[in-house]
Amino acid sequence: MKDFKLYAITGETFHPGRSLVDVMEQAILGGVDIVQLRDKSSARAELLEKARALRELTRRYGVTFIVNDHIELAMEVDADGVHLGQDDLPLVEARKLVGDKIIGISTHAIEEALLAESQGADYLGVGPVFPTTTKADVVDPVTVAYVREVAERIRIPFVAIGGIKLHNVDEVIAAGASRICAVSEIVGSDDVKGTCEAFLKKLNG
Ligand code: 3NM
Repeated sequence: MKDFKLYAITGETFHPGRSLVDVMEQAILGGVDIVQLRDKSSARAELLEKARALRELTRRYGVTFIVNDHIELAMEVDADGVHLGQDDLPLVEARKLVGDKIIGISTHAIEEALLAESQGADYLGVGPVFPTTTKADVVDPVTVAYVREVAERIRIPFVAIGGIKLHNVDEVIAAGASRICAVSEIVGSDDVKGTCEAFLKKLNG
């Protein structure tokens, strides 16, 4: 997959009154390389509409587009890939459905990371590094110790996620992360573009 540094996931509850496409366009203008549609509440028709709109937006800017959970929807809108959790369809099964599209997997422990790598994941999510309320039922924070372990033992790209803010991202980078993902800090910002630029400045050292 095309390499990336800053990964933004949608979170519409964080930007009431602003449209999904406008907010994600600001993130792209701020330098985001990957946009993921993550939506646990919309019905299928609405989800499809959002996926189509984000596919059009990301294609216009040459940005990678990933759909969370919904493999069939990802295929329908020709997303670049899917992101799966530990409880979703097993990677080996997902690979049969998506072919050479990108598959990302959330991991919370090194055993999960090693397994996903050995099964052909394209990238790993590593988190939640810090406490977060964005994801329901998430495991306890894995801390930067897990980021350090993955940086030492995993060869495929990994993205740190969970509670990452401008004020704590330096710690995550110091632990070995060169790619980071945020929801609330990006899409909930009054200045989405500026927040992305500030993250990238830190990532670019
Ligand atoms: N996945 P925020 S944490 C979607 O650890 C998601 O796998 C996580 O949101 C994981 O940047 C998370 O607002 C939520 O904390 C991240």
